[in-house]
Amino acid sequence: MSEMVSFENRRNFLKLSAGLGPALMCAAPLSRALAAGAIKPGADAVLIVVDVQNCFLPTGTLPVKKGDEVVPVINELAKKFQNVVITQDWHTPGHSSFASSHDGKAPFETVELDYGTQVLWPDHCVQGTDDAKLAPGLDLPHAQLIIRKGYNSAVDSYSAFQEADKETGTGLTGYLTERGINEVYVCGLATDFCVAWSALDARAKGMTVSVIEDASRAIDLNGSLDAAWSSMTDAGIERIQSSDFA
Ligand code: VGL
Ligand code: ZN
Repeated sequence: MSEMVSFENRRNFLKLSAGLGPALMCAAPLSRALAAGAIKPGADAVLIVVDVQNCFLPTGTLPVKKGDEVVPVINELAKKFQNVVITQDWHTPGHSSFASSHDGKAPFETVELDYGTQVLWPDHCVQGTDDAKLAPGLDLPHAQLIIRKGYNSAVDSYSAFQEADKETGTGLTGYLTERGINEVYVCGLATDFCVAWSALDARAKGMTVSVIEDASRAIDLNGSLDAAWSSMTDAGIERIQSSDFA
């Protein structure tokens, strides 16, 4: 709650200071926030579209409530970006994040794995299945990279940047760095898992990061959505809307 209040105060401060003219527009995060309603992503910005796949739609194996609603929002948003990267959750059959791989365990319970506590999920997004395909209607012809993750049987990977062991990279940091991209906008499914973990890792790599709230939907398991927003706000990640773009 206190994070929310201070974030609100900061936004109000930014709105107030917007009237004070360009003298204040020196620090990069400040000028970005001042541009509310007029964000124009340039060559150093990327839209990362996280896991908008059949498995996470209301008819999928790990349904995210109203997950289908992000599709038209993302299609419009993506037209404003030169650079678009898509991620795909891409598990082996019998993956260690599946409850069915652990005797006596049910989906949404947890288990201790080598790298820490793992939430157990229904079988989902198995490599090569229709369930793992990108959502029908997702229209991102100019996307330049599809990064698949969660393909190591013993390790989950919510994040587009690194696996849950906090050690194994996916290669995305190298890709973005090599292309001179350091401004990251994250959206998709689910806000409180793969979107949040991707945003936090991008921030930890020193990138400027925003999460587009109305282009994302959450699972919200035991307060996970509030917890995710608190962590993201604390880390300096901006919570924005698709209407913040020009
Ligand atoms: C996700 C749970 C398990 C996600 C992926 O895309 O947020 N959540 N695998
Ligand atoms: Zn998964």
